[in-house]
Amino acid sequence: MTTEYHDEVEDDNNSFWNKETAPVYVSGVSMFRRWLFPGLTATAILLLIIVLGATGGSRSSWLWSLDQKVSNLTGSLSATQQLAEGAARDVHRLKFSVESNKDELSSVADALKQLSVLDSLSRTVASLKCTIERTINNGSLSAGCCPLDWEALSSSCYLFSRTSLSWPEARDWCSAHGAHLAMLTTDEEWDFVILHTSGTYYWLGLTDQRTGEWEWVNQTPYVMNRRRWKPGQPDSWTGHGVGPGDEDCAHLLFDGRLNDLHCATKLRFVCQQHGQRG
Ligand SMILES: [Ca+2]
Repeated sequence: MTTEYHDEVEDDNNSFWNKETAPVYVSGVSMFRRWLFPGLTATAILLLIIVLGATGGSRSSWLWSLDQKVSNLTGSLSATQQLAEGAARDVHRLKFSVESNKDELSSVADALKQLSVLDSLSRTVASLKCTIERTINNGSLSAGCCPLDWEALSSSCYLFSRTSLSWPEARDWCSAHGAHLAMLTTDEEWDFVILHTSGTYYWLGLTDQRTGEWEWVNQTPYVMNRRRWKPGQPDSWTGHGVGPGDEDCAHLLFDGRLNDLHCATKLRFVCQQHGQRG
């Protein structure tokens, strides 16, 4: 019996429960050290989650803003593309229209050329008619009716010569053709003559050779108008080397202003012929 009891005791000592170590009592400092690391780790993880959450929110906001900008840009590009396509269609239609009317435009151009030729022929016929009328009327001209190569303004006819003569020679040539060197008294006459003489020197019927005072070729007094003269003119220059005397005859410069020049100088000239009024 004793053995069995011993065996039983011995069996009890070998059992699982009997092998469990006795509970160990730890102090407060040990408990603190034991939970310190896990606690710090958990806190760090929590902070990391918070930071990532905040950063993620900011990043989401930035991404949303970027998405909006891309969306707006895409819309603008689409609108621009539509405008470009519309413009291309307009250009295509315009090109088609021009090509369709090309023949008609050519016809219009040809017609204008023919009209120009007809106008030239008409002017020639009118001049010939004037010449005939002048012959019939013993040399008198009808109003607005000018000889061939003469230009009409109001009741006068003007010839812009292609040859060059001295002022006295030009005066005599005009006189021989029933005219006189041009005497311009109105702005309309000045503008008309300047328009036809631009770029070339032309004698006018203006001189101070006879009395030293400027007068028209028919001895009508000339009222000085400095606006018509080049600044510094008339200067009665004597260093020209053309001949004796100074500059006593007036001519138009390239720009239509007046200058006095030695009368022996050969220039183109403007004749003026008066037609019958009425
Ligand atoms: Ca001069």
